[in-house]
Amino acid sequence: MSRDNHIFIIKSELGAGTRGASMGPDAIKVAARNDQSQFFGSLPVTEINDMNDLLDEDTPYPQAKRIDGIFDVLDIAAQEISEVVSQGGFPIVFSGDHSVAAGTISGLKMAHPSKRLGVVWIDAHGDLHTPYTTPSGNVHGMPVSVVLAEDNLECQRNQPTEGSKEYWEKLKNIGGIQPKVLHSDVIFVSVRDTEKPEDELMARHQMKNYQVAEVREKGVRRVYDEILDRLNDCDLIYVSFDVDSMDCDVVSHGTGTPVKDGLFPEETKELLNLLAKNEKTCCIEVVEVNPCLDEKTNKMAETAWDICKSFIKELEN
Ligand SMILES: [Mn+2]
Repeated sequence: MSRDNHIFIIKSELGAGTRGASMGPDAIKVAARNDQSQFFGSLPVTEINDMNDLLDEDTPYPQAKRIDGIFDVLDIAAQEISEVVSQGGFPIVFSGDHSVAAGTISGLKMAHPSKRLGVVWIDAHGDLHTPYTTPSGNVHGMPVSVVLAEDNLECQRNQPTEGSKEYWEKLKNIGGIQPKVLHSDVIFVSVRDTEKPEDELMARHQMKNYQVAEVREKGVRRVYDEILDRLNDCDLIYVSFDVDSMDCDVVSHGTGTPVKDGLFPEETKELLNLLAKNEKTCCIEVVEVNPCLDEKTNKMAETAWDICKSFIKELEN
């Protein structure tokens, strides 16, 4: 099935705790060009203005740092993505940090408000924090909660400022729809670095996480079949690929929060290829490449590009 692919570039790194994820999309472009690919010139491209200059100022929102700028970026991204999807487009999204994914998912839901949206979240992290639970205040640890409209007050350990709370409410309500996704419709893959409030939330809602050992034991194909089975009631599937889902000792440390013992690139590639082939899949996003942190020159971006090249081929079939 041929799709109307559309590239989005969203270089926001306002949600990350280390600097450099805004250079991730460009690092992937460099990898593509060194691979003699003209992919980035072959499709329509929408680039969303980032507000990364906010990083040069103090933030008045300690429990959700720079959430004001993040809201502005995600709100616009959601509108642009919604417009492309409404016209039948398939967004291939290259973003800075993972907070952007909440805007992408919002845009998909805005385009199809009556459809049930499933999420495959391939990541080392659960990204299930909220301003009420976060130890760091970094919003890239919160996008799944944003789209679930989840505060996790059961595990509250912070008292967010009124301003933080106000923007958190706005973030959850982008497009005037909340929640965008049900807890049962989020499937995690490779999540292995979580905090207690996230663990408790996952347990409370019996959210499934395919840990690396389970993926290796069952094989990618069977895990994929199970994921589809679990998302059987969903009309559409969004796929979020955080490169830190992969093993940092195997690939590189070119990502903001590298974690050992992750997926091998070949496993990730196989899973993304299968998901790209599925007709319910409506968007794939790639996040958290950080070339500033890469001890092997541009290895993380090259690995991400190799995986992208492969699933893009499936999308074009
Ligand atoms: Mn993430």
